[in-house]
Amino acid sequence: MHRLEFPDDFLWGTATASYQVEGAGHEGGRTESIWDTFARMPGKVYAGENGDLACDQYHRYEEDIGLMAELGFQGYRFSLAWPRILPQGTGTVNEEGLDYYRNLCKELHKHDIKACATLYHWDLPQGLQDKGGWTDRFIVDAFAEYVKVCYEGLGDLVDQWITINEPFCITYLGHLWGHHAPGFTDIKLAVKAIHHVNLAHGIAVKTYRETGLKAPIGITLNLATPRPATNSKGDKQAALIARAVESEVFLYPLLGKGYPELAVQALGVSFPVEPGDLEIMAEKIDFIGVNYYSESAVGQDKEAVFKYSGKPTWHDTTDMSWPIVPGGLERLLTWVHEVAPGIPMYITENGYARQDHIETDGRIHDRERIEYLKQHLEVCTALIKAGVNLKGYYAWSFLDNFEWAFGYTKRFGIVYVDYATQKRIPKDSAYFFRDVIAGYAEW
Ligand code: IFM
Repeated sequence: MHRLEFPDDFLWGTATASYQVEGAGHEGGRTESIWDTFARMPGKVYAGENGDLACDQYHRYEEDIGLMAELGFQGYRFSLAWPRILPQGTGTVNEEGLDYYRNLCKELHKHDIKACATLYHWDLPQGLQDKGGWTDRFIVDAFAEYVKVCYEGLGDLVDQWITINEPFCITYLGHLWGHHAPGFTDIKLAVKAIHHVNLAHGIAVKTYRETGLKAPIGITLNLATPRPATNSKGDKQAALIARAVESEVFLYPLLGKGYPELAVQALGVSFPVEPGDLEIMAEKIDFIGVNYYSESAVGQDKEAVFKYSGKPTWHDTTDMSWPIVPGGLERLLTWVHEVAPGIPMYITENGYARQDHIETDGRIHDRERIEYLKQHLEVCTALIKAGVNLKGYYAWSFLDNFEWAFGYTKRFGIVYVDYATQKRIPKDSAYFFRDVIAGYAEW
């Protein structure tokens, strides 16, 4: 028999993000974000879908939180929509936007669920994009102004703060590969964006400390430590370059280590570092949030831009075509534990996309998702036993939702959303979590 055992104070949460679930795209004083614009660009998002309605959580948060409580969740990670709080990006505060999040937090607390707010999960106000967005240094001051408003308006209600979600996606997917908003494909812009995102994170922590608020603050990184496809010297070096380019450029500045030389060489562009920047990026954080879904294998590739490329593997894949590699979570968190000793960690996302459908009995029997979760949670218990300071786990996602460029075609939820009616139906994996949280996690 397998049994999962977690410390009593381990936090069990579930996560979403504003543009993916809220809807109310043109309500409550919200202005457009770069994702509204991107979704309108032909061919960028599957079938031109967008987050205008999404899961309508803006109007249904009470029902959603009630369901979280029934399942026993202790934390909800949601994100604050910058265009709802500061519609012009800076300047006038939209109290209606802040009120929405105040009510959401109060509802969570009514059910004894902790409020974990991510300050930025990709919905940059379009007005700020028009001035250069993440590629222009002005964005750092704009972010400082925005986060201050959030701390002042919500600081008494938020239990855990996350500055930025997945800098990798903002910078590489948004500015180098063009798969995400704003859709640029320019390495020079991507490198500028990396530096400004890192700086914005640091400024957000510095600004937070000045408020005297005490809830922990950290960042969420989707770190990748690809393994070398073979034992050859070339492939091993490829894996080191990949880790430097994909992960160390975000993690090392936070730890006061600056930018790794290997990444600077591979990118071939210098980071626009000004005096004092390294200190700001290294503002002390209270935890590191890690999002983990998969691990890839890489090998040397002299033709590729960064001299490495992904190699095929034997693993089963999810509906995102992401290989299922629980061992990769162990390798990744062990590495973070080594380079950032002692800093508490949370898994701020982990989950499985599947072609779910309502079965004849009216339920969703998502066995493959449960299998994936079991395997990854077993890794978590092993890591904790090995001394890794893992404090909690947020399942991605609470609801099926708008999966960015894939629109609504990828279902990550542990709760099914019937988009025609907005009906929520807990999948079997939701009941799996209910058992895990209640301490009946054996099979
Ligand atoms: O849906 C996303 C989320 O917004 C950020 N992390 C990865 C998830 C799955 O792709």
